[in-house]
Amino acid sequence: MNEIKGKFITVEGGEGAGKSTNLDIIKQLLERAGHPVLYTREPGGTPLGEEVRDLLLGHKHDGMADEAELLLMFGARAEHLSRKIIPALREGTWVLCDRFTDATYAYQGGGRGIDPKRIQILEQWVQQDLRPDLTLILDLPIEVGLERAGKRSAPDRFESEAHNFFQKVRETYLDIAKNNPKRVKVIDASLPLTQVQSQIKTVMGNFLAACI
Ligand code: T5A
Repeated sequence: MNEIKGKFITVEGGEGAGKSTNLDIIKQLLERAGHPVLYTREPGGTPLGEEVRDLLLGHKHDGMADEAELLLMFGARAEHLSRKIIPALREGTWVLCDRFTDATYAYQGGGRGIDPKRIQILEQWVQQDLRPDLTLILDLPIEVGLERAGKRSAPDRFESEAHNFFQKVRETYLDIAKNNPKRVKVIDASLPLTQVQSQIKTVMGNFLAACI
């Protein structure tokens, strides 16, 4: 995509992996390196996207069709890209996004079983050539993540899924990492927070050094 000056960084992982907890430190590392940072999230990030997030995560539409879920994710993403992400990247701001299209491959592709080729078509249509420059996947055993998330709040629509769903989500994330070793870095998120953050600092340090 033309005229992109900033870098696009995404953070992914299963439920309760520690994304929200660690986004702050990533933002600080980028800012200390002199880069203006826009922090945002998916689904969400815009007024329309946040309303779609409520529809997707709430229990009002339990049992919604898998295809409806997929299209709502990309509907919110199209708005997010057009109103927030692309304008920021064009002006040289670095965008740090809590989940993006890898989550669609993991949850709607892996978890729901939608053919990834369909997701690819939507990805190309909505994003054109825009892809993250760096993705951190916070990986941990499903039980640990769900227990952490459960301590924090009542389960949302996704967190209420069965173990097998999360197993497929995790496997898909690890496949994405295997197939995109340059872009995607896996962090062992099962470790104590200080050790998780030390892995994150190493990955960010290497990325920043490569950007000079
Ligand atoms: N989704 C999203 C799709 O299906 N398709 C898509 O395309 C997209 C974009 C979004 C949901 O939407 C789905 C996936 C998701 O189900 P979300 O809120 O973004 O929901 O995702 P969640 O995983 O639900 O986010 P959580 O807030 O539950 O998890 P986080 O942010 O990964 O975890 P965090 O930081 O809140 O930590 C959870 C708890 O663990 C503790 C924290 O203090 C906190 O209490 N913790 C640790 N404890 C011990 N050791 C550590 N190392 C710890 N790190 C954190």
